[in-house]
Amino acid sequence: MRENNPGVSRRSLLKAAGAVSAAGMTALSAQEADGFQLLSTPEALPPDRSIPSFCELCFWNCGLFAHVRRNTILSLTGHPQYPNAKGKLCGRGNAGAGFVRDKDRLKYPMVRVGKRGEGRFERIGWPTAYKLIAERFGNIKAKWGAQSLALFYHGKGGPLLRTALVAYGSPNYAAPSYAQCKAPRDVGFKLTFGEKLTSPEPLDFDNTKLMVFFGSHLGENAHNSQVQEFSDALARGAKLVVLDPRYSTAASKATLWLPIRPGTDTAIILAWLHLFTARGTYHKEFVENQCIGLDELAAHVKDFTPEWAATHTGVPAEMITAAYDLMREAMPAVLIHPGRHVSWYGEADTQRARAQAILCALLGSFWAPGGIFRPSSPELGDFPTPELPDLPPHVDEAAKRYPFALEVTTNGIREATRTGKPYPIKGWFVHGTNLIQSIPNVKETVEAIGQLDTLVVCDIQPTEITNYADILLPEDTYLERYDDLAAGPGLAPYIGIRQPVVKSTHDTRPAWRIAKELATALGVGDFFAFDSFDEYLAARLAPTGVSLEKLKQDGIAFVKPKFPPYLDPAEEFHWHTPSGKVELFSKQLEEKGFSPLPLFIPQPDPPPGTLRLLYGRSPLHTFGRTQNNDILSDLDPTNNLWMHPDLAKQLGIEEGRCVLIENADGATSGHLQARITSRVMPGTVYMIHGFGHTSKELTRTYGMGGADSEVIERYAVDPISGATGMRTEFVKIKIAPRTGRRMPCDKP
Ligand SMILES: Nc1nc2c(c(=O)[nH]1)N[C@H]1C(S)=C(S)[C@@H](COP(=O)(O)OP(=O)(O)OC[C@H]3O[C@@H](n4cnc5c(=O)[nH]c(N)nc54)[C@H](O)[C@@H]3O)O[C@H]1N2
Ligand SMILES: Nc1nc2c(c(=O)[nH]1)N[C@H]1C(S)=C(S)[C@@H](COP(=O)(O)OP(=O)(O)OC[C@H]3O[C@@H](n4cnc5c(=O)[nH]c(N)nc54)[C@H](O)[C@@H]3O)O[C@H]1N2
Ligand code: SF4
Ligand SMILES: [Mo]
Repeated sequence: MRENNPGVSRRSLLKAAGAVSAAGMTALSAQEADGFQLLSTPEALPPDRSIPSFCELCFWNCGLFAHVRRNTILSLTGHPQYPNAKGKLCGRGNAGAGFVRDKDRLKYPMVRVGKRGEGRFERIGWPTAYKLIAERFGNIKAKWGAQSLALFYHGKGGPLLRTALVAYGSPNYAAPSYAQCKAPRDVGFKLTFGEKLTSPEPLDFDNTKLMVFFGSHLGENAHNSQVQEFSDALARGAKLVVLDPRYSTAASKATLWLPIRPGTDTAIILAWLHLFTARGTYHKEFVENQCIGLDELAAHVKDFTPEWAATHTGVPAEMITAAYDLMREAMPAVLIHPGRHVSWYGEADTQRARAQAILCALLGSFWAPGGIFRPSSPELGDFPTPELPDLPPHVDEAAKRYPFALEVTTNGIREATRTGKPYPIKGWFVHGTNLIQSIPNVKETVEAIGQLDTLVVCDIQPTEITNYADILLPEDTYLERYDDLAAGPGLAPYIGIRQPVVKSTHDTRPAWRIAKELATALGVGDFFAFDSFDEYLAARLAPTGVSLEKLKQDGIAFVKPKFPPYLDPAEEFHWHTPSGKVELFSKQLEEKGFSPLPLFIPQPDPPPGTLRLLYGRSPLHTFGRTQNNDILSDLDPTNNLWMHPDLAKQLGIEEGRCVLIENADGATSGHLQARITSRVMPGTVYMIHGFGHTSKELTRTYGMGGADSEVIERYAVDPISGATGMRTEFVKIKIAPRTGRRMPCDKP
């Protein structure tokens, strides 16, 4: 038992006591009493222990304390020392216990008995599961070579599974958090500064005078500490410019909201670059000492005036200039948030990220107070393994595509699986990613799955992708397992530990154990030569001097930063680019046949009668992984289709009407409730991603809402980073027919 219980302060205990006695003053209805049933069980007693760990409901991985009695989680609270939590959890993080008690969760390993996609399985034991996978993967390796196996992963358990795959001889591992998310940003910043932005983004909210957001709908996008720092900065009086075609929560706080036509941000950035270079108002010290290519840039943006940008973006020239004035006054303490999910339009996305990076350079805000700081990461040791085998080229390399990609692309592996080119892929291992909802064009994903000899899926709940599995492995939830250590980058770099706070009551296992046991079955067990996971963790900690015992008690340990967070702009500094300088002009891009200076690539207007489909986040959900959670589904059960009042009037749709969207190829979404609001532009519709589950086994969320992924089929691939742009789909709104499915908007 821990001595002090940080979750339950004296004050909150007093408050809770007050609540109980207040409830006792009036008689409860039967239904209310049912709701309070917990109070009559032993679990209503105070927790007997509080255990630190970190959250897995999104990659922000906030530190937490679990307050537990016996084997029941009573509550989760934010870890006060974690920089990404600051003592708080977001709505999703608070609801974590819902995953542990979920009756729908995967409870034991299974093998498919029905057709792929049908979701009919039979229980098997773990030894049988490993034996089956080893046989099938062994056959694929013998017939096609180990490179014909691929791993899709997202989350903390992935890297150890990757070790198993690489040890077995395959270079094909990919996560949607690259090509369906931040790839263009990684590549655009790397090309310019020789560094990509870390996660969390190293944004200096504490010292900023002006924040500039591109999309970045913070507040709806609920990255815990970033939302806290953002609101603190506003409270302190920092100014805010938001570019968004929708009046987002962040836009509602802005000093200046630029209601931009979708896909035209780069035109505005080019106009700003024009003003800074034409007027000579850029940060002279940073640009003269650190950058190359200013003259070429100035010539390139010569004609990109605010008036020119206004014609493309729909934002008046005066507003564009006003935003420039705000930046000029606040520089270098200008915080550019380039967005995180930035795979919107294909090549235009890396061009936009390049323009944003160049803007940071002209503002002198890179590694400057109030802009983007220089993060430090802790350096963990590697668990000793035999030498890794030489790997053949991965699919994108073999196909000679995406010359600047920093990771293998999920879409590249899918393409190889579908077409057999540049070489066939015959086995997939999918861990913690629902490929049906996360890679655009479901038909291509299903077609690829049809070409597989074997599909293994490891998940915690029965989602769309698990229904296609041949062999299904249930993982412990994040509150029941150890995982690899967190190595948090930032101003105060830290090491965090995930550890079990309760025991799984099902036949589930953690990813590290699955990786080790599967590797053993595949004949590469010597890459996992530890007897207990403690041994593995201790080896990782060895170079840091942090004790595992102490880390288990405290949850977190800080290490000394490697660099100061800011660079003196006059300092002689070698950047990790070919020239050693910040490259406003990119010779690398030019050599591969791309524009060395950022281009504005206009997007087509929606054909008459159609609307551009835009999507984003709900603060109470993470992608498609939280809709079946009992607490979150109560709070936010379904999604809406946001549409402009003029459009609704023209189509005769009233608020709350049950509608669906259809793309030009006839693909339709599930039912969405109409939300009529002038917060979206005419010509666009907006929805939350992650709803519209078609897996009947997710009993709480099945049939609730619609999925953007069901209609996003015409995606645009960025030839520079390999990302799939997904805001390229045009849709029509239809009044929904009545169906047997459970629809909250289907009023009788
Ligand atoms: N609650 C919650 N928070 C999350 C997540 C989650 O699932 N749930 N996911 C996390 C992850 S992995 C990511 S990558 C991020 C994603 O979150 P962001 O990086 O913020 O993603 P965006 O696509 O920039 O944000 C959507 C916003 O972009 C606006 N938008 C649409 N088109 C354009 C355009 O052409 N230009 C501009 N300037 N804006 C446009 C939309 O109107 C919407 O307000 O969120 C993270 N945070
Ligand atoms: N149409 C469309 N596509 C998108 C996006 C969008 O907004 N719209 N967003 C994009 C972005 S920014 C990103 S980062 C990606 C995210 O893409 P994904 O990571 O694929 O996100 P999810 O759809 O939440 O899939 C997570 C899967 O992991 C499972 N899971 C949850 N916890 C665990 C666990 O502890 N262990 C295991 N083994 N499994 C677990 C869930 O049940 C679910 O099946 O999607 C991208 N794709
Ligand atoms: S932001 Fe929320 S969901 Fe993400 S890790 Fe933190 S508490 Fe968990
Ligand atoms: Mo993402």
